[in-house]
Amino acid sequence: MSIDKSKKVVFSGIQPSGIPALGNYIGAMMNFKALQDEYDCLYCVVDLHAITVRRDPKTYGDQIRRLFAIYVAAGLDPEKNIIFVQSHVPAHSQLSWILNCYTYVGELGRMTQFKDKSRKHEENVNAGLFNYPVLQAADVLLYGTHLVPVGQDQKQHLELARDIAIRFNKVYGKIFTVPEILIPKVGARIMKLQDPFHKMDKSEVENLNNSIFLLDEPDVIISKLRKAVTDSEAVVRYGEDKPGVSNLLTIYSCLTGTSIPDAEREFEGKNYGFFKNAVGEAAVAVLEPIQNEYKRLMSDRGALDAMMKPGAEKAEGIAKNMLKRVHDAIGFI
Ligand code: ATP
Ligand code: LTN
Repeated sequence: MSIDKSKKVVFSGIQPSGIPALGNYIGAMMNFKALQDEYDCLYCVVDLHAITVRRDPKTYGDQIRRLFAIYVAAGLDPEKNIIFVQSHVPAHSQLSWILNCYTYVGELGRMTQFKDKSRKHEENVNAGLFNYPVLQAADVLLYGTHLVPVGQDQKQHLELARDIAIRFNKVYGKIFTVPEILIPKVGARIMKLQDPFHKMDKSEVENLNNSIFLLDEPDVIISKLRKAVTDSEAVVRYGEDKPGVSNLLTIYSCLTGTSIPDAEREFEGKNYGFFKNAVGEAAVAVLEPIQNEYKRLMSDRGALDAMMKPGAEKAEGIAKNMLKRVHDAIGFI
């Protein structure tokens, strides 16, 4: 697929920092899939982003492969979309350096993800963690992206990407498309099952019962959902005063395509045990087929690696053009 000028361009990425969690699936991947028929989509395994945390060189390659396989297993068609690995396209690093020179230290210091992650990894607050949003801006701006589907936590990074694009264009003319941020109305922030005041993460280490990972066995999925914290009201109702139940209702609604009011009606008079089982069954119904396809893809690493090539080539072709335009605009010879 090449970029068809009549269609809008979509770009998004996920870090290969672990097995994606249900939050990543609902907040991001489900929407990737929904956009693939209408738009020209690029979906990236952002392996450069994920090295802000130390990775074991022996296992990192397979972690990257796993996320690529999960993209495909979750229904992203490699024929329809450009699915690729970020480090396979050097233009991401190249544009990132340039954009660093159009980004202010004050802007980066305000990023809440930087503040949170530097607290979490006190022993390794590296410059990559600080400059992370600039690489993200490069990812998006290289492809003339119109729309970026992400979860709520990425809004601030993408607002910065927009500011960088506008700033650059002011100096050099209309080089970059200023991207719109596409955040789902429901499911943009799935919370931890044991602590519904914080977002669910794929790099959860403290309590594995907080996250459902897409490759969790069905009985593990059911058991994690059974253990999810609720409250003492025993009424399945959405509300700010009911963070645990509201989170489960959101998960159920997104996975089954039922609206939240319809789901509330469905569970009227039912106890939490019944409700949690139903959420577990809904999760298994969605994840089991993905897991089966994932296993099939991972059983042939050679074929999987071969699948990565066309995406990288197509992305490279587009990215190189944009990088050339940027170089020319700046006056490089
Ligand atoms: P890490 O734990 O390594 O920081 P993460 O789980 O936050 O990773 P990312 O790779 O940073 O995942 O995010 C990939 C996509 O998933 C982004 O669009 C992000 O907004 C979305 N996302 C992440 N967590 C959630 C969540 N809990 N609810 C909804 N969307 C989420
Ligand atoms: N920073 C994002 C992942 C990411 C991304 C992107 C998302 C990297 N590059 C470009 C959208 C567009 C995150 O979720 N942590």
